[in-house]
Amino acid sequence: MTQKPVMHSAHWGAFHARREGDRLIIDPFEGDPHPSPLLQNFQQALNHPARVARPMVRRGWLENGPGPDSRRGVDDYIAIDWDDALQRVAQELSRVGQTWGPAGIFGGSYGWSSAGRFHHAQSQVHRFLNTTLGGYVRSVNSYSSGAASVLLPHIVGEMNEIARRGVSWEEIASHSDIVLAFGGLALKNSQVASGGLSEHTERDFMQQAARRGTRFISVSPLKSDLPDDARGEWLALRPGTDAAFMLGLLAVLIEEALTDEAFLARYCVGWPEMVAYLRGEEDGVVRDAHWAASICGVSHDVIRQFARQLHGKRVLVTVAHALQRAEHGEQPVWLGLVLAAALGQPGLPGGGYTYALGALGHYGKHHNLVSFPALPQGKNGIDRFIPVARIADMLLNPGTRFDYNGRQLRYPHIRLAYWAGGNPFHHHQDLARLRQAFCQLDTFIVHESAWTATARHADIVLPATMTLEREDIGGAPTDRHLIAMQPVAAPYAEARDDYTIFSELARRLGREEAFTEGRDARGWLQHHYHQLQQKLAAHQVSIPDFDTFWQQGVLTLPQLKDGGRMINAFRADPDAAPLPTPSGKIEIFSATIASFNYQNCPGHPVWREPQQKPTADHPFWLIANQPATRLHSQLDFGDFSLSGKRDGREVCSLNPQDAARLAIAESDLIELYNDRGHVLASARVTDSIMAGVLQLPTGAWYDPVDPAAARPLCRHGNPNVLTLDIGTSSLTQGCSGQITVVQVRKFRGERPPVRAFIPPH
Ligand SMILES: Nc1nc2c(c(=O)[nH]1)N[C@H]1C(S)=C(S)[C@@H](COP(=O)(O)OP(=O)(O)OC[C@H]3O[C@@H](n4cnc5c(=O)[nH]c(N)nc54)[C@H](O)[C@@H]3O)O[C@H]1N2
Ligand SMILES: Nc1nc2c(c(=O)[nH]1)N[C@H]1C(S)=C(S)[C@@H](COP(=O)(O)OP(=O)(O)OC[C@H]3O[C@@H](n4cnc5c(=O)[nH]c(N)nc54)[C@H](O)[C@@H]3O)O[C@H]1N2
Ligand SMILES: [Mo]
Repeated sequence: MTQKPVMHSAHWGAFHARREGDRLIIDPFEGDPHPSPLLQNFQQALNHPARVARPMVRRGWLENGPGPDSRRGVDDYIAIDWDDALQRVAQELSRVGQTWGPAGIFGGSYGWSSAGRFHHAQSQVHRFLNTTLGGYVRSVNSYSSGAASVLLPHIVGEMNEIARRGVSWEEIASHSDIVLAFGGLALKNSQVASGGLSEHTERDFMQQAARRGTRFISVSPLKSDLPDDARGEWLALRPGTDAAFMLGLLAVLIEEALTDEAFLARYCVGWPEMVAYLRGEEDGVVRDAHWAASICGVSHDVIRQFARQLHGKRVLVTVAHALQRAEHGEQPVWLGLVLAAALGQPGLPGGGYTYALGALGHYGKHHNLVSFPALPQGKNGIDRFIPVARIADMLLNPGTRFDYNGRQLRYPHIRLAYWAGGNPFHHHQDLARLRQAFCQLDTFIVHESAWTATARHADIVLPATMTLEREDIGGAPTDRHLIAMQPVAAPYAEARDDYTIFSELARRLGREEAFTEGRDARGWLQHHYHQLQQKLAAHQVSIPDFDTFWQQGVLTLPQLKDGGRMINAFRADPDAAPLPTPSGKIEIFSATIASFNYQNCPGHPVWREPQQKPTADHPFWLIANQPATRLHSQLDFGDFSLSGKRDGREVCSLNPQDAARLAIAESDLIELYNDRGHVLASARVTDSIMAGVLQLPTGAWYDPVDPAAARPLCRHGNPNVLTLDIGTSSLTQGCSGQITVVQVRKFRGERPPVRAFIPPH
């Protein structure tokens, strides 16, 4: 049977969808100049065997009741009916709520969920816990930018201002002489944006800029981080050493009198401290091009030439999220800003510093005049939180103190964790340790549409609908199109929307009205749309009524154009428009950060040796970056994701020199390992990666041969088996999962078949 196409949207693009028999036909939104191939991941998704069909309970929990249990991840599951499942969840929430209060419940529920703004699962969990149980222990910051989002407000301003509003692609195309991108500008990354991305425009902007003469320079261990469209240059640098490289550049600029001293004096504080550090006046270590060369694996001549070419040009410096998702990740973020300041660039059109350009489709785009309303979260009655990536530390060490942004906090004792819309067994580091952490809980409840590793560690799994099975509104503050997301299929098996599940639970907890405010899902969509209408009316903009919008499928919203940026106003008059920092200026030295006395993040940017670095046992850097073929772990069983695998396994890139030395050939099955575990992958031998570095993207569903092993073997290729679970620094406690060190060899044993997409017993 053929259906009429409906409009829909994902984090990776808007599209029309229709069913043709069992197949889903996807046609990209006609306004999208370069639609994302990630759309293909939907084709077989609706009825995939990996979907969760019915409410399920873990046997050990069903038989023994709540409590710490080392069988999480190895146990089997028993199907129960919805009534029974909801009753058990409501009862357990009451028990924990009454015994321990909100401080016993972790509701951070980190994760990307789906693009629809109403059914955004994380917002649903938060509202549910606030309105029914009075709150929960929350998480702050993100896996994306844990270090930067805490650091940037101290030194220049709020992160979104520096990332999303830092510069526009139009400005780059017309003004930038050099775009210096640490971590590159891979198009694989800018094809996604949370809430939706109806127009993929980066490729055209890069081509346009390159035609006008912008030089794109990517500093990265991977050549592929800069698209051919940019016609740019690649400087290969050892992972994790950008801070040393940037210090080397600064030293050359100072030595050769190429710094903009007038800018530094008028717009910055702390340049003298920086100079003193570089000259070794603090500790006797002179940081110059020779010093930097010994750390980053490029010659001092290259560093010198590199610094000289930046002088006298309109230079835009950008630092990818990736660089700060590592030990001492604050330093390259801070030094990128200092470099731009030393060149006198901040506030000039197409120049200065912008954080994470190209990492997401939001950055470098224009903002909508008003934003689409979010689901109100209700009031959290307690103020207890963790920096998001400290989850395993929290579960393993209740009561222990930790540092964060000038404060000493204590980990709460969590009894119950509630997750919807995220996959911690995708996003977290050191998965064997994470399993230990989840084994401490009394109860772990998960809503999922598919049997991810997180679902396989839960006590109760409630089957959630996919976005394609419900109506919603898709939109992002940087996307001028608002999308009416219309359902293309009925819910799979017994799946229900998160909102319906929470409404039912709220009813059982006697809080239905507080949670729903008397609205069904359509009622909320109309309510939010109406609020948008009012916000726009305040700017004399009128939009059609809800029904018309719903029929049209797409609404074009008014946007703010370039100009009015914080940094431009600051440049024009720093006294009239100071930055929101303590000094009102760019803080090359931060007295606030210095006052925290953190050895691993002092008052000005520094180079600190990471505890992870290659050794004789683990001589390779491993880069565990974002996958090109999917968003994180979402729809890893989808057609496009599968097309990137070989023999069902992820592909790990390595340099021909390393491959030759280790007798590894193209498509060989290889084993990456370190003290935390082992991972199988298919070898890709390519000179687009520097020697001594391996690259294995994230997102392959964790598929351990023995989930309870101290050092598990993942047969599918999930790099988070190998990554180390430590915070970036005492200041920010961010995720440091981007890089780790490993050994690699050809796999000689019997090849275990991948079982990631086969549901548990
Ligand atoms: N080693 C390493 N690790 C990393 C990174 C790295 O660079 N290296 N990057 C990190 C970064 S930046 C991020 S943002 C995280 C991403 O980590 P996550 O955001 O946790 O990853 P996703 O795979 O997007 O997880 C979303 C989950 O929500 C489910 N879902 C989608 N829609 C719905 C819904 O409507 N209802 C419910 N109940 N569920 C739904 C999907 O099936 C999926 O399992 O990973 C981090 N982890
Ligand atoms: N296709 C796709 N796109 C995505 C995502 C996805 O899952 N899939 N996730 C989205 C999300 S949530 C986020 S937060 C962003 C993340 O944005 P990023 O964190 O910037 O993305 P990554 O791909 O992890 O890293 C970018 C590049 O940095 C380089 N790199 C790694 N370590 C170093 C280093 O030490 N020095 C230098 N100079 N370079 C280094 C790597 O070669 C890598 O390819 O991506 C977003 N875009
Ligand atoms: Mo992210």
